Amino acid sequence: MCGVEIRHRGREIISIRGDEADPFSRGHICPKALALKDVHEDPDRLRRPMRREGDAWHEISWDEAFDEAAKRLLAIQREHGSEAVASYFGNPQVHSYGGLMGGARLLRALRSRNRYSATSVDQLPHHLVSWLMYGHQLMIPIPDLDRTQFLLVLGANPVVSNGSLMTAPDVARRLKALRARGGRLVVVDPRRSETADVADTHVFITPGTDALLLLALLQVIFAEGLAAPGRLADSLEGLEDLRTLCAQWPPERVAEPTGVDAATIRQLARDFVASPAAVCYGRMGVSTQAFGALAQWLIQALNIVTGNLDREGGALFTSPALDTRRSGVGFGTPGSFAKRRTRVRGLPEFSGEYPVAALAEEILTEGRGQIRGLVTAAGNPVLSTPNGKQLATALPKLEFMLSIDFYINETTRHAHLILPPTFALERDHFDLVFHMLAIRNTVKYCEPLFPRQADQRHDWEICEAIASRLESLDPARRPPALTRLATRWLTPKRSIALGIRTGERGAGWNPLSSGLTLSRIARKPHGIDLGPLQPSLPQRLWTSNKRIDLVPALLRQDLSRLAHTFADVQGDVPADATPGSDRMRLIGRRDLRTNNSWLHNSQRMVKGPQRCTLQIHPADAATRALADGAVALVRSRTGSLRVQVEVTDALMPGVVSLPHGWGHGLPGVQLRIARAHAGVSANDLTDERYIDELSGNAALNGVDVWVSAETV
Ligand SMILES: Nc1nc2c(c(=O)[nH]1)N[C@H]1C(S)=C(S)[C@@H](COP(=O)(O)OP(=O)(O)OC[C@H]3O[C@@H](n4cnc5c(=O)[nH]c(N)nc54)[C@H](O)[C@@H]3O)O[C@H]1N2
Ligand SMILES: Nc1nc2c(c(=O)[nH]1)N[C@H]1C(S)=C(S)[C@@H](COP(=O)(O)OP(=O)(O)OC[C@H]3O[C@@H](n4cnc5c(=O)[nH]c(N)nc54)[C@H](O)[C@@H]3O)O[C@H]1N2
Ligand SMILES: [Mo]
Repeated sequence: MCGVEIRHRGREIISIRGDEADPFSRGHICPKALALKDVHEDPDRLRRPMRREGDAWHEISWDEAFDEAAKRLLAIQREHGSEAVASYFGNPQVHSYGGLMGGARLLRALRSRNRYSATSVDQLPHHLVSWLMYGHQLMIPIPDLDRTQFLLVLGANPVVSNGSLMTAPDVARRLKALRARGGRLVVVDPRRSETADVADTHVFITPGTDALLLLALLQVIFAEGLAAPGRLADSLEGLEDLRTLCAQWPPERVAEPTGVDAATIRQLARDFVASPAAVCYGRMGVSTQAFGALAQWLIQALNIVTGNLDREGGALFTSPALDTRRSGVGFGTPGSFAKRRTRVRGLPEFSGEYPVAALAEEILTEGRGQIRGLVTAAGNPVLSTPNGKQLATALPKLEFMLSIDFYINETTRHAHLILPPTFALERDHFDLVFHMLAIRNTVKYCEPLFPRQADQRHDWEICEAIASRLESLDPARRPPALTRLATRWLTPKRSIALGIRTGERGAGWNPLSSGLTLSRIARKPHGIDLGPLQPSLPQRLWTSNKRIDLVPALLRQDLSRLAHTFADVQGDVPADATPGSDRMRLIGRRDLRTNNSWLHNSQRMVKGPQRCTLQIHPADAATRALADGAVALVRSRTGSLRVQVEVTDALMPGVVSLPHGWGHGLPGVQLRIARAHAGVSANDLTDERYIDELSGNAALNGVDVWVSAETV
C-alpha cells in the first residue's frame, strides 16, 4: 500500500524510494520495499515450471505442467472423492488481486471443501466476530489513527508491522502526531515492543489472558456508571446482558492471572472513557491465543459501550472504491460457521475453510476422506503453521502435491510440481483487500513496471489454466457454454474495472458521471485520496435487522471455558508461573526486515547480527545460568530446538519470545542466502492441539515451553 518510486535502466533497478506524491504513504517506505529489487533479481527465483523426480528438479513446459497438474489432481479425486484433494493458500495471496481471484476460480474447479489458509494462523477471530456482530466477516472496524485521542493497543506492534487490519504507512510518525495533539497511547503486551517504546504507558500482560483484562475493563465501566454507547444505543441488543456477564469479573479477580494489578485496570478504564475519542485495537497477539475470539469480541464491546464505534477518532468502517463485500468479485461471502467439521478432530469450518492446525493430521490419518493431494499457493505452512515439523513429515506422504510459488522453500520442496508466477514488479497492482482495511479511504492502480517475459505466467493465468483443464477433463465440472465464455471474458482486471464502476463511488454506466472508473484511477499513478473514514451505521450493517448483537450466543458460551480455565488461579499465583520456575510461555516477534518466512533470501534483509534469537528476562536467564549469547535448549510438547539467547528486560518474567519464519536449513531448500542465515522455526515448538477452541485459530502465543542451558 506504500507508494514506491523505482528508478531503472531497462530491467535493472537503480533505486527504490518512497513516493512523496502518494497521498496515503507520503514518501514513507519500510525496509521491505528494498527487498523488491532482491526478489526481482534473485537467481534462486523460479521462472519456469519445475518437476521433481526424487531429489532432482527438472524444468518442463507450461503446457506439460498444466496437463500433469490437472490429470493428477483429477485422478486422486476420481479414486478417493473430491475431498481427497486439499488446498492451502498463504498470505501473499491477499496482496495480489490476480492471485486472489485466480485462487477462487481454481477452488471452484477443484470442488473440494477441504480448504485451508493462513487465515487460521492469523485473523480468523476477527472474521468470526465481525460476522456475528456486524453481519459480514469483512466488516472490520478500523481505528481512526489520525484523529483518535486515546489508542489502546493489545497484542499488536504496528511500529514494526505497519498496522494490520489497520493498514497505516509510517505508524511511528502517526503515533508521534497522536501524542503531539495531546492524545495518549497505551500498549498492553508481554514484551516491551517497538510500539510500547513510543507509548505513554506500557502494561505487561501474561500471554493469553487479554479476555480477562477486557472483561474487567468493562466491569469497571458498567459498575461506575460510565457506559455511554451514544448514537448507536438504539441499534444494540444485549447491553444489559453484557453488564451482567461482566459483573462477575472485577479487576481484583483478574489481577493475578493477567499480571495487571487492579488499580492499573481501574485507571485504564476511567481514562479510556474520559477521552473524547478513544479506540481499542487488538491484533495478532490477541487473535492467535487460546481465547482469541473472546478477546476480539470484548474489544468490539469496549468500543461500542464507550460510544467509540462508528465515531470520528474511534473505530470506523472503510468505504473503498471497490468494496468486495458488495461487489461479489469472487470471494468474501458474509460468513458461515461450523456447517461442517474436520474429519479427524472435528474442528469447525469458517466461511468454507477449516483451521490449518488440522491439516497435518488430515493427511496422516488413514480412512475415508484422507487428504492425498494438496495444492499450495503463496504459502509456506511448514514454517508458518503450528507444529510445522509434523506437517513436514506429512507432506511426503501425499500422492501428489502442487505448489504455485517462485521459491523452492521448506514447504514447496515437497511438491511434485512447482508452477512459478510472476513477481510484484512484473504484474499490475490494485489492492483489493488492504484498501478495505486502511485508516483512510484512498485508491490506486499501478501498471506493471516491467513487462513479463514471454515464458512467464501470472498467478491468475496459472489457476485459470488448471481450472479449465479440470473442467475439460471432467464433463461433470464443465459449466454451460455461456458461463464458460463469461468466465473467460471476465479476467481479474475486467472484474475490478466492473467492481469500481458499479461501486458506490463509481461512474456507473453514465458517460457524464464524474465517478470513478479503473482508467480514471490509472491516470493518477500516485493514488487518489478519498478522504477520512466516515460514520456509516446502522445503514451499513450487514445484519438482517440492522442491529448489533452485543452478546452473540457462541461467545457467551465460550465465557464458561474462560471461567473454567482460570477457576483455580483466582487469588493465588500458580507455582509454575513465577519467574525462574520451570515452565515458560512462548510468544512471537516481528522485525522490520522480515515478512513472515519469505524475504530471507535477500542479503539486505538478513545482514547484521542474528535476529532469530530467544529473548528472555534477566531473572529467568539467571536462574537457568544462561548468559546473553549462550545457546538454550527449548522444549515443548511438540519438539525441541537450540537457539541463541538474548537477555533483555523487554520481556515479562516467565515469557520468552522467538520470531517465526526462520528455519531455512532443512534439506532440499534452494535459497542460498536464507540457508546461510537459517535460524530455527518457532513453529517447531508451537502445538497443533493448542488452539482457540471456539474458532479453531492456532494459539501461537502463550505456548508452554521449558528453557534450559543443558545440552542433550
Ligand atoms: N516487518 C514486518 N511487517 C509485517 C509482517 C512481518 O512479518 N514483518 N507480517 C505482516 C502480517 S502477515 C501480519 S498478520 C501483521 C501482524 O501485525 P501485528 O499484530 O501488529 O504484529 P505482531 O508483531 O505479530 O504483534 C503481536 C504483538 O502481540 C504481542 N503478544 C503476544 N502474545 C500476546 C498476548 O497474549 N497478549 C497481548 N496483549 N499481546 C501479546 C507480541 O509481543 C507482539 O508485540 O504484520 C504484517 N507486517
Ligand atoms: N509462530 C508464529 N507463526 C506464525 C505467525 C506468528 O506471528 N508466529 N504469523 C502468522 C501469520 S500472521 C501469517 S500471515 C502466516 C504466513 O504464513 P504463509 O502465508 O504460509 O507463509 P509466508 O511466509 O507468508 O509464505 C509466503 C509464500 O508465498 C510466496 N510468494 C510470495 N509472493 C507470491 C506471489 O505473488 N504469488 C505466489 N504464488 N507466491 C508468492 C513466497 O515465496 C512464500 O513461499 O504465518 C503465521 N505463522
Ligand atoms: Mo498475517
